[in-house]
Amino acid sequence: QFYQFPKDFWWGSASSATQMEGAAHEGGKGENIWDHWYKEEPNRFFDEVGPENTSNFYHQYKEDIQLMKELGHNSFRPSISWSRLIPTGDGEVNQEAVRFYRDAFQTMRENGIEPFINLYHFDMPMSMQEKGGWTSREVVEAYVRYAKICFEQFGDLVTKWFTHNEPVVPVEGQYLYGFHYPAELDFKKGVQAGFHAVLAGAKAVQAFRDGGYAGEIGVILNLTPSYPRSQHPEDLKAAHIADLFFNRSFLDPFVKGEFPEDLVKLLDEEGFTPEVLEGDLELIANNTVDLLGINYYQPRRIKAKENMPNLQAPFLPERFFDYFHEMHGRKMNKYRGWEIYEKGIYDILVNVRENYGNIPCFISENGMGVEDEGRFIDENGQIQDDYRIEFYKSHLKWVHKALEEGTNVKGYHVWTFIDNWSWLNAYKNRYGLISLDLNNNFKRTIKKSGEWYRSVSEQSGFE
Ligand code: BGP
Repeated sequence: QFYQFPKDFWWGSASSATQMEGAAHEGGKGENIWDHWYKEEPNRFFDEVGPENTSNFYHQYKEDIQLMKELGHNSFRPSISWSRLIPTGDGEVNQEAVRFYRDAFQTMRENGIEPFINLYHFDMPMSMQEKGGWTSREVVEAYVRYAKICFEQFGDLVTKWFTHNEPVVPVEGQYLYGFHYPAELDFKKGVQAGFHAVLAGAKAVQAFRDGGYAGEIGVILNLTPSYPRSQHPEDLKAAHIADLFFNRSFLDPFVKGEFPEDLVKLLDEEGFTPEVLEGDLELIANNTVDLLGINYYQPRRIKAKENMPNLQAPFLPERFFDYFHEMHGRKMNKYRGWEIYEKGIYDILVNVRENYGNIPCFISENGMGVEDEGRFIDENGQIQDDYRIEFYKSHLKWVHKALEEGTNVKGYHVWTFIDNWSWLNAYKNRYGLISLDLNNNFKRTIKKSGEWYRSVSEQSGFE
């Protein structure tokens, strides 16, 4: 069977400023939380490879954009680094950064690649984190100013904007589980940070519309369908609560303009209601997004709590449910430790169609991280990543089914274009369509999956 997608389907990939630009201390860039954390604790996660050691887009963007063209991309989603554009977060605009981003976006356009621009991908400027990061109202205002500056400076080159990538992840990383700086485990701060991220997003949407800029503005969310172990009411309830915390906490306000009632009630009962000022909820209600990006990697398997939660431990959503990992023949990405469940992508798309007004959406990240890919290099020096082709095909078949049934899905972006630096393990897991040789002048080599992806975008489909 040939899986045909519309001719104008968006085929491309995604990355982020911190993970691909490099030049972490060049071009007038200010420090962000990753530069800072790496300097403080180079071995915490990063194995002495910091964000100055990425795929070097800052210096090699012209070459990379040619490669995107060669792989048939019609769109690419990088992010703008807030601390590059405004080194102190809320002060002067760095003109070198303006020139760099303008030239990169212009070059993309000239090569038929639509820039999909994300404003925030985990990279809080350090000076803003010192003011409390997302927990601070002042930082919300600084973010909105930053967003407006982006619309003004780049609005003639960009028509697809995104307020955040995966806003739940900084909440988890910074305040719940400790995998982003400042790793301060405090649920109340997490709730406040999450609320502020939603508010900041809505204010950016409002500024975009008030400014009369051309194009659309959306948000990118990582959705993890929450599957109950059984139809037993206790399991269903547990899965519902996990869904509220990890998916609906951001999906509902960004798309429907309101927080789920059950979540508000639960937070209230537990004493975690955030500070909300007069007018905030109306603003959120009136400034929902035009477009939804969906990042999908893995589902959540949920069962009712089996043992009494430890009430002395810091509060976490897991007080209400347990995970279960019995695999029953399910596939595992054994390198990344994530379950591979292709149908999850379809379930998300059906949910968006049925419960979120069939808002225009696209898959904004989907990919497979693999350790030691050097094992798969053939005699011509190319990585034969047939497993990755299989991974993409098996997900795209489900996207195709949702599309045929009427979901308003407009594109597919893989994670990622070139092997890039990762937040938690630098280069251990490789995701790229193109491999990167850090020991040989950042040499780029197209993998077998990159060639396959070119044929997919050329035909807007695959067999
Ligand atoms: C997503 C993020 C990306 C990326 C990806 C892969 O959640 O948006 O920035 O890193 O996950 O995850 P990892 O790099 O941790 O393997």
